[in-house]
Amino acid sequence: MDLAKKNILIVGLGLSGIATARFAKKNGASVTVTDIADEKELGSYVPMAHKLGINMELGDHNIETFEHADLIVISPGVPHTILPIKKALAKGIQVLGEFELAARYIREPVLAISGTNGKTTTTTLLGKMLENSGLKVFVGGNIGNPLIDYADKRGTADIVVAEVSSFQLDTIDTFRPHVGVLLNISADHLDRYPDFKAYARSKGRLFQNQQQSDTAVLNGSDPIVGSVTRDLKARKLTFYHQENAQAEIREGAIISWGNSGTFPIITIHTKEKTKKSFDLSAANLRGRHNIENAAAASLAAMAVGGSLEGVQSALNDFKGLPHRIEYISIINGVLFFDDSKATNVDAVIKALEAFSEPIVLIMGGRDKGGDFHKLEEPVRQHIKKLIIMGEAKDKIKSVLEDVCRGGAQIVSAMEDAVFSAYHAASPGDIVLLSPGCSSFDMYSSYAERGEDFCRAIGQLKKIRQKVTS
Ligand code: UMA
Repeated sequence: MDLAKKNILIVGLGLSGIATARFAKKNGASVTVTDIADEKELGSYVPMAHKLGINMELGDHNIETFEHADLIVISPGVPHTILPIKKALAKGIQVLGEFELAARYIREPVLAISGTNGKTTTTTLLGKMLENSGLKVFVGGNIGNPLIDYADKRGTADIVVAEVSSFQLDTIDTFRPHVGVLLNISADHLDRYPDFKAYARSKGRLFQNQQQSDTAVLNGSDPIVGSVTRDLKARKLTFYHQENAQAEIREGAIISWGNSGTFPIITIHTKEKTKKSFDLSAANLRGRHNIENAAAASLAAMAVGGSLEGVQSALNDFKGLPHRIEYISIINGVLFFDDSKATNVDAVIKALEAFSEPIVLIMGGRDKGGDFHKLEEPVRQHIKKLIIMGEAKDKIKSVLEDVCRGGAQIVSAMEDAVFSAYHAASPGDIVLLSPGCSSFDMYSSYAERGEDFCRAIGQLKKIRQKVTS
């Protein structure tokens, strides 16, 4: 694809937009970037764009600019259904997502990981498994390292491991991953999609261009994954928990428990009827969903020639990722865990399943259209008290207050949430931040929310130390 002298419009001036602008400029295009946010809201991206010498149209989208572009490249956070894009498409103007544009320049095999939850953990683990197997790996995509950055450095890695979101899949056209991994599908982003079916369909797009020589790694225990991957051309490698495994698994992985149930084992079954096992006794992977992530990464790594030692050593060394059921501290026997990345209802359910101790749960934020009724049973079973904050507080309270044995309490700030949770907990209990909502009502990201949680725990620790000294 030749960008030289083309008039390219980039929509969205964030991480993807600035990286795309840099790439297009370097390739000789005339570049304009537009964003509905104004200069003040866009912060440091504006001076970066100035430095690149690109035109900017900020504060609104001008339909005329869309209609006069040779090519429009949209950032993942920009819905492809907005009016200016529809108008441009009607005029026959080519519209691509940043991910699709990048993929058109990459010749190395791409391993793409999608799913509602667990993408970043699996992408990180898979990258490490391949690195430990002696390969040069680029890890990028939705994980926060735009794929277009690799298009600029193409040829420097043997293989690309890319996290792909449904937003990025919405705007692919020719993208064909050598290995596509689909971890799970549950309700998320229903503030952007018309319904759950549309969201699930978007995930299925991961496999649409694959051929017989490609591989699909699939969660065999997830019926929605099954329903969107029925007619694939690619070879299917499926992972199951032992209790759900089909009597005769042809190719794939089975998760079982070793040493009287103390640690998980992933056994990979090959077409040649050989078996290779990895044990997770040293891995820091809390919860059933994280073991599935490890099985998916192991299958994908072995499918592209990863070594037994490389895969096992990456599993042994994995310490988990920040803001994903991350252990933070212990105060007077109460353990604090940060799961700020749990921005949908299913992620909260998975976090609750990862503990056997009583939990005081801090939830809330901006509602993404999730069904909080799905939390009724897990809350009844696991939750001692519910602390709720953010825009969705009244909705969550009305659904879950009566099913929680200790009731629900609304607070207005993280510090109040942490202090109230601590007072409701007893030694041996867990205080868990697992919001089930996005952070954008109070924070710029889930990471900032998680850091605020940790800061409030630090405050609580200081006060407790003063009291006890
Ligand atoms: N904007 C417009 N017009 C619109 C809508 C938005 O101009 O109609 C503008 C916004 O004002 C904003 C810009 O678009 O300034 C932001 O674009 P963006 O949301 O695509 O943000 P980026 O910084 O480019 O980050 C994106 C991904 N963000 C989203 O998908 C929302 C990042 O994933 C990704 O890491 C990055 O590209 C690099 O590839 C984040 C994410 O939250 C982590 N992903 C979602 C998730 O994981 O659930 C999908």
